[in-house]
Formats: sequence, structure tokens, C-alpha cells
Amino acid sequence: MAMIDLDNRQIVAKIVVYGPGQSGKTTFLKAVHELIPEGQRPALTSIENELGRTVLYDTLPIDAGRVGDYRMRFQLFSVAGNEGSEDARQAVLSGADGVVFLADAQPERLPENQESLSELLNALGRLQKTTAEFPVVIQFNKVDLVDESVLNELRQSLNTDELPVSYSSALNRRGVVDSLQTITKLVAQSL
Ligand SMILES: Nc1nc2c(ncn2[C@@H]2O[C@H](COP(=O)(O)OP(=O)(O)OP(=O)(O)O)[C@@H](O)[C@H]2O)c(=O)[nH]1
Ligand SMILES: [Mg+2]
Repeated sequence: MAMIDLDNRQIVAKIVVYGPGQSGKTTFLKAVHELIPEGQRPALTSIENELGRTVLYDTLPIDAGRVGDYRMRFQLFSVAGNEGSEDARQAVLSGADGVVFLADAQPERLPENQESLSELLNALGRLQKTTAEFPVVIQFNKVDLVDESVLNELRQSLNTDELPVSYSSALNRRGVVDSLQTITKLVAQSL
């Protein structure tokens, strides 16, 4: 649920990056973090184990310019895949204004993508949200590892034709800005 701070004239919205374990959610937030000029870079908070797996979430605030007289800010969160529980992911999801479903584009990860997407859609259902009015973008990550024909098949298998799609290679910081713009624009329009 976006917060409107009248005193400081700012709107803060929450975007959650959801997806199966190891799809690149933390790498995506790190890539966004590194795109912010050093002097203005806020802290990226990661709660992870000794193997670098997220156990709760990562979070990063970003500034997205102005909407009228108001400063628009987004608090990005990524959930924990394998190492986190479904309850923890639900908790991170609550109060979200939009979701990026970060799929792993490698064909052998299809079952994990399908399972995670269905968990997300069920969780949104429990929060009384449907993708008809709530912004959800499917972001295919690790595109550096696959060719385009695989992406078409993956899109069909996930059966998400009605949802906006973006592509990234978070590790190489490719597609990160476009992907971020896709979700932030949809969220800003929905507020
Ligand atoms: N080739 C390639 N590897 C990637 C890309 N993005 C992430 N990785 C790698 O995938 C692995 C998992 O990345 P993470 O960012 O930790 O994945 P995660 O989704 O946060 O994982 P959990 O927090 O455990 O759910 C790491 O070895 C990353 O370097 C990408 O775009 N291309
Ligand atoms: Mg992670």
C-alpha cells in the first residue's frame, strides 16, 4: 500500500521481486544499486546466510523523480527463494504495490518457475488481488544463457500472455533499467 507523506511531499510505493530460488533476485537488486551514482547510493540491506542465499529478503530504496509536486520513491524488496519459507515470502508480499516475477530463463528451471508463479498467484489471491488490476511483470532473467526460441517456449509454458514481459541479464547489468522502468511505470499509473 503506497504511503503518501504530505509533510515531505513524497509518495513511497513497494515493489516486490518474487521468483524461484537462485533466479537472480538479489543480483537484480545489486545491479540496480550499482546503477545509482555513488554519492547518492542508499544502503542495500540483505539478510542472507553464509552461502549468500537470501533467508528473509533484500531491500533497497530508489528515487524515481517527481510526479507533479511529489517525489516518487520505490522501496524494492526481493524475497528468499529456496532458503526462505512460504510464510516469509507472504509477509514480504503484504502491502506490495506491484510485483516483478523474476523467472530463471534456463529451460531446466521451468518446473521451479511454474511452482513459484503459482505460489505467487495464490498468495495474491489471498490478498484479494488479481493481475487484472494489480501490476505484475514477468521478467526473464539469465537471458545470456539461452537463445530466443527458448524464451518463446518459456513464455507459453508459464501461460502469462496477458502480463507485461521484460528481459534481463542481471549479472551483466543488461536490461536492468528497462525492466525497472516497466514495473515502476505500471505501479505509478496504478496509484
Ligand atoms: N549467467 C547469469 N547468472 C546470473 C544472472 N543473475 C544471477 N545469476 C547468478 O545466479 C546465482 C543466483 O543469484 P542470486 O541473485 O543469489 O539469486 P536469488 O534469486 O537471489 O537466490 P535466492 O535468494 O536463494 O532465492 C548467482 O550465482 C548469480 O551470479 C544472470 O543474469 N546471468
Ligand atoms: Mg536472493
